[in-house]
Amino acid sequence: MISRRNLLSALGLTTLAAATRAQAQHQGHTMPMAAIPGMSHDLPADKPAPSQASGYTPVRTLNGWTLPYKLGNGVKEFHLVAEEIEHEFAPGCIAKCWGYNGSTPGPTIEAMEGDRVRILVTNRLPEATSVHWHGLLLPSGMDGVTGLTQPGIQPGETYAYEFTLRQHGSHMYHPHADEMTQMAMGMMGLFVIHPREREAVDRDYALILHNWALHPGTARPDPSVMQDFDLWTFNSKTYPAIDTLVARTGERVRIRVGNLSMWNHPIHLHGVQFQVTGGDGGRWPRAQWRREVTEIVGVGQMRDIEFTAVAGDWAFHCHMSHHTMGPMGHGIPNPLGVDQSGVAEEITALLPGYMAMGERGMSEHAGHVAMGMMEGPKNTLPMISGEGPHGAIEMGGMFTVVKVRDDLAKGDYRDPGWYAAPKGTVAAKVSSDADFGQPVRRAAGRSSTPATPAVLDPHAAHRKHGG
Ligand SMILES: [Cu+2]
Repeated sequence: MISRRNLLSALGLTTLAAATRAQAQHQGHTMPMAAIPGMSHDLPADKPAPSQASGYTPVRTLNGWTLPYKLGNGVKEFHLVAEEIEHEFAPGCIAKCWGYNGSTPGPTIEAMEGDRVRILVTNRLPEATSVHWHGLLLPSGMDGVTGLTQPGIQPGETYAYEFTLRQHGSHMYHPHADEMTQMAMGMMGLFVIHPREREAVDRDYALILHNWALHPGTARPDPSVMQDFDLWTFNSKTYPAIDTLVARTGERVRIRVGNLSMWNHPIHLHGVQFQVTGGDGGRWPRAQWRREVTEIVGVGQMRDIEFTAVAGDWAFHCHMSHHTMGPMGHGIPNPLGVDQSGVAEEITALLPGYMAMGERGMSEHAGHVAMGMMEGPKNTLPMISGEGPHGAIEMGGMFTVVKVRDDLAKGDYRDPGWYAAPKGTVAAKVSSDADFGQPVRRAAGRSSTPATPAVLDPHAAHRKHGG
């Protein structure tokens, strides 16, 4: 007689064997095996469950995947491989990075509170490594700090970590050996632990914030950089290559955001007041939830935000404006407002193809790149890009779109295209004349508030009197 448990294990093992690493890597949009709660718990993830029942909505790692596991003797066994990989940040930019099991971030480890887990770590890097389970409550010897709690895992060696998950929440893993290099090269991943009692969440997204010093024209991140980074990423991707977050109107959506970069990031979502509901410390008691529209995710922290989805296309991004951009030259003279016409002619004589820009802002520059009038260094992304239904979006880096639609099927994560806004609900042009209307404006150079709103800009008055 085959018991249900044995059958499930057997099925799982067969599936595991069939799924090569390469396949798993490209399964970002299908439900990974480990995320099928039916394997160890008897609730399909796509059916609403009574509040007391176990089971969970599988986490969706943007552009990423969840690591399958083997179940044996009541232990969920995962296997991480630390290795060099070729990673595409967005089409046009590929670099030699370090990650786990073929990707950066590494695959998400997903389990349930109470689970016993064994995590094998094989080192295929040219130097020693270790894995620290960031935020997990475990025996000191399993904490993964090279030199302090264990010897470094030498190239070619495999270590086993084994512990029981005594908490739930959003967590991460990363090396605790030559951290500066290994994290700068992309070594990190998410470790999500679901509580035993099912949470009322319909869509559960997860991402890690990171920054990279991939200097223009190069193909290997520079670990020595401390502040002036070139790429700002959600799960090691830059806009417009970052997955869209999709939901049906009225669904409860959670986004788990972790930060293993070198900056704090104020993460901002348009269209709703979300609640900050937890993070590394699990899902907080309701009384601790905070209503926000921007939440700073500090270095080494995880923050969960939740909201009820409202129809539309909503920007979701870091609010540091340089973090929603691609590579740019820092430390160059400020060209804003500078008439460069004479200079441009002189430079063009010496440097054919030179194009003065920046006098009117950087949109112009992005336009030149988009039109193919300019070519940047090879393997280097444009500073800003992205096309929307109304023109250039002019973003890059840590930016993507939350797309909420009334007619999505449960569990459908496909990009639904652009939002068809109801008639009369879109900002529209009413004039093409810069002198349109009678706006109240301050006089030039005035630093105090006008005594009464009736004080008009004298220049505006001149213009009106035929000036
Ligand atoms: Cu930021």
